[in-house]
Amino acid sequence: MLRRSLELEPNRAIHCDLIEPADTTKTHVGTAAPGCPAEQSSAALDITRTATRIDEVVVTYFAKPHSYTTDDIVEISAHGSPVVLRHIVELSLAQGARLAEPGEFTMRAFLNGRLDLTQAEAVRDLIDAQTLFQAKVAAQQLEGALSNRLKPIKQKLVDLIALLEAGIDFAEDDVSIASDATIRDRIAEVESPLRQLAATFAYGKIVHQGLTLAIVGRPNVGKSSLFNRLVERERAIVTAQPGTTRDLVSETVAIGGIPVELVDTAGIRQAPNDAEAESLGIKKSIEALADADLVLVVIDKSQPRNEEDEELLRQIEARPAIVVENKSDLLGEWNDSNAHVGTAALGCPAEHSSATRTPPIIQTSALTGEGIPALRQAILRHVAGDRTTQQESGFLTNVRHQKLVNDTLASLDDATNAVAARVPHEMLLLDLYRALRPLDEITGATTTDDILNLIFSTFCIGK
Ligand SMILES: Nc1nc2c(ncn2[C@@H]2O[C@H](COP(=O)(O)OP(=O)(O)OP(=O)(O)O)[C@@H](O)[C@H]2O)c(=O)[nH]1
Ligand SMILES: [Mg+2]
Repeated sequence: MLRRSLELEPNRAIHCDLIEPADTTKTHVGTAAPGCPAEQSSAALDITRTATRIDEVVVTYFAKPHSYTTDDIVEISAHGSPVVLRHIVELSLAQGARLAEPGEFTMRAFLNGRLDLTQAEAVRDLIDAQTLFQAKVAAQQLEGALSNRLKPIKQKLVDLIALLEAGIDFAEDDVSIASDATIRDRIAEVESPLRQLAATFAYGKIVHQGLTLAIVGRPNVGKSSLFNRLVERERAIVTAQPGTTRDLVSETVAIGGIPVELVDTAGIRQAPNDAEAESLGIKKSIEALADADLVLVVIDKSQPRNEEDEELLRQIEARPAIVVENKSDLLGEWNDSNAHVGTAALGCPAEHSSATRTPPIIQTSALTGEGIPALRQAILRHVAGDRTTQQESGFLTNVRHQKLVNDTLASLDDATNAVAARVPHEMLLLDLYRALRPLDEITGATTTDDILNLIFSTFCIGK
């Protein structure tokens, strides 16, 4: 029960006491005569004055339409004790309230037209954000960054549809029929920025989902030591005994604002016959290697490379990877006769190019920490990807949006082919409407009225 000294007023917050109403009935029964409302209410007033306070809360009344959902909303903010919060919910339910379904407030905001679909999805991304950068990207989307980028593109498509519709419906009104070249150009004007947007998904997906980085190599090369360096604590066990790590050990860290799940794995080798746990661990290492978005192949720089190293280097060919030559502090013991250039051990960090996929090579000492900042930089370079995309606002982060943009592009391709095949404009329009619908599913529907209005306003028909 809330005890308030002020009346609730629209768009104002007031302090209230949350009081325990448990003894209300006891006092009621004892002091108030049944059927005597005046006495009852004065008794109730006494109780509210004397009742025990559980918490001091703030009650805010958001009068419609100035609320999240645009409905009338009253918010009760308590001090955050889960017990008290549950109590408030239980009291509200007892008074006839019901629990909101998951996402119901945002759904109401969407249904009431306060948010479009991309913004509603951005709310979910904002809540799920694990890093500030992810939150920033979600907030940009909540401000309508993606819709703002899509709307002019979609408008061009709607304009083209209106142009063709006018040519068909009002041919007798002297509306000129667009030439094939004009139509082709105008399709290209829609297609080109849409392709650029589709290309942002490679980076947007990483921003949204983060990525997995597997640390692999043969036993004892220092994988767990590097893993601990990267997570900045002694998370994995390190010993001088080869075969120490038996299971996958993972930890998520933020690199360049992107959550990166680092996975330390068992050293890959031909395990002794009686080492069942190690064999199972190695199987998991190979799976982690296959699943990872980025692989760190660790090599012991103080040892000659052997066939196991070479096999791993072969496996990461044509995959995003970084070769880490660890134990660089022991390089004094390393001589040229140990040098063996493997298939992937070409190039240097400066020569790294994602086009050729030659993995960068970083020398580190997990023991002294030397080279660890360079390793972080190399990981960051991979994570940050295409800088231009990173600077753009309104990129695709969501699989649903990516699929819809690709559907539109496919229909625009069909439309271009239809123009080349000189099919009647009625048929061409079918492709263009098919291209429009997926965009509608991102930014909200285009109605027949939208198109008709455009025809009438732009082409001065039916004056
Ligand atoms: N000198 C030197 N020793 C290192 C370095 N990195 C790791 N070590 C040592 O190498 C040994 C093995 O290190 P780990 O990190 O357990 O190696 P690992 O690759 O995880 O080994 P497994 O789990 O057995 O596959 C330990 O004694 C470490 O202290 C390094 O950069 N320099
Ligand atoms: Mg280990």
